Amino acid sequence: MMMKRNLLFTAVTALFLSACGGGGGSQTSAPAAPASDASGAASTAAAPAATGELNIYNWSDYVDPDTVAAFEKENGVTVRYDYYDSNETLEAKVLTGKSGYDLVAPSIVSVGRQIQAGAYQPIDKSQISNWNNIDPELLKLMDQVDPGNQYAVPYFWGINTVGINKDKVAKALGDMPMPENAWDLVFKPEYTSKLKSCGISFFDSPAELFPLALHYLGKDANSENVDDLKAAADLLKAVRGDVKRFSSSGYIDDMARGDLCAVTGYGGDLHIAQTRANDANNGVKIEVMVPVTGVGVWVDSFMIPKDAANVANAHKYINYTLDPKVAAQNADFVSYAPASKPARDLMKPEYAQDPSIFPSPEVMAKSFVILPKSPDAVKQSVRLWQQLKAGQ
Ligand code: SPD
Repeated sequence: MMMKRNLLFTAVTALFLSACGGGGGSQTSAPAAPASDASGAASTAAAPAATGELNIYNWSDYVDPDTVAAFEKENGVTVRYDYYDSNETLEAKVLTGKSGYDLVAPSIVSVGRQIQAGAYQPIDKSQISNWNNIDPELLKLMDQVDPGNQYAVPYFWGINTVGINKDKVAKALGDMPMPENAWDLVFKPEYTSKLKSCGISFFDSPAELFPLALHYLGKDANSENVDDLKAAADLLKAVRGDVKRFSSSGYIDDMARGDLCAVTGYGGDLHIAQTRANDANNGVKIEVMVPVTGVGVWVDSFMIPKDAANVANAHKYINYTLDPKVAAQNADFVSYAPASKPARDLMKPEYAQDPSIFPSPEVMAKSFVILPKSPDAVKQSVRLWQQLKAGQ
C-alpha cells in the first residue's frame, strides 16, 4: 500500500512539473439540465448498437451546457444529465449494480474500489480516437488504481483549497494580518473566531475534509492511523462552533451572494462563484487561494457502469469531451484543468495560466493526492465525522 501511495505521489508531481501554458474565461449560469432536443443529425461513426439516448450522472457544475447540447445535435442523441456533489452519493448508486446510468465520473479515491466491486465495464479504446490527447501523466497516475487504464478515462483534475470573500475577510480580521498559510483561516481558532461573523463553510464530506485537516497538522494526509484521524477530528472540533454550514456545492452560490466569507471548496467551483459574483456585479470579490503549504489533488474520470444501456453513446461522449477544442471550451466554463492535454493551449489565457487551476510545481511538491482508504479507515472517519457534525 505504501509503495502504491509513493507511486501516486511521484506521478502527480510529474504531472505538474510537466505542465505547460494556455488561456481562460467562464460563464455564470448554473449548468442547467441540457436541452433534450435530439435534432436528428445521423451519427456517422461506426459504433455498435447505436441508440438515441445517453444517461449521464456527474458532479454538479461540471459541464458547459453547450458541450452537451452540441453533442446531442452532432450525434442525434438525447442526453439525460443528473448531478451529485460527493463521491459517497455516487458510490451508493453505482454499487447497487442498477445505477440506470451510462456514464459516471468518480474521483481517483473511489475508482479502484468500485472496479474491484465489479461496478464497471471496460472501455473499448478502439472507440476513443482522442485517447492520445489524454495527458500521459494523468494516465500514469490512474494506472495505479486502474491497472492498464482499462476502465477509467480522465475528464478533469483539480484541487481542494480555500476560497475567501476578500473584503469581508479583511473586515472581520480587522488589525490581524492575513496568515501566511491560508489554511489557518479555516483551521485555526484565532482566525475562525473572527471569520465566524461573515460565514465559514466546510466540505460536507469526511473524505474531502479529513485529508486537509491531517495535512494541516503535518501528518500524512492519507493516514489511516486511528490516532491521526482522532487528532484531525479534534482539530475540526476546535473550530466546529465557528462553522456556519457544511456544503460540497451549495457554497458556490452562497459565496457568490456574499453569504459566506471563508470556505473549503473545489478550485474550479470557487472560480464559478467568482464568475457568478462578477456577473451579478454585486461587489463581491472572491479569491481562490493556493496555500503555500499545499492543497489536496484529485482526478475525476468517466466510467461506464456495468448496467449501462447505451454503451456506444457513452464511448462517443467520452471521445467528444477529449477533443481539444471541445475540452477547452468546457474547461473555460467549469474552470478545471482538462484531461485533454492539448486543450490547455486553447483555453483563455487567464485560466490556462491560473495557478489555482494549474498549480505551480512548488505548490504541487507540497500537495497530496487524495488516495483510496481501507474500509476500516473509512468507517472510522465516518464515525468521527458524524460526531463532529452532531457537535459531540
Ligand atoms: N463541481 C465539480 C466538482 C468536482 C469535484 N471533483 C471531485 C473531487 C474529489 N476529491
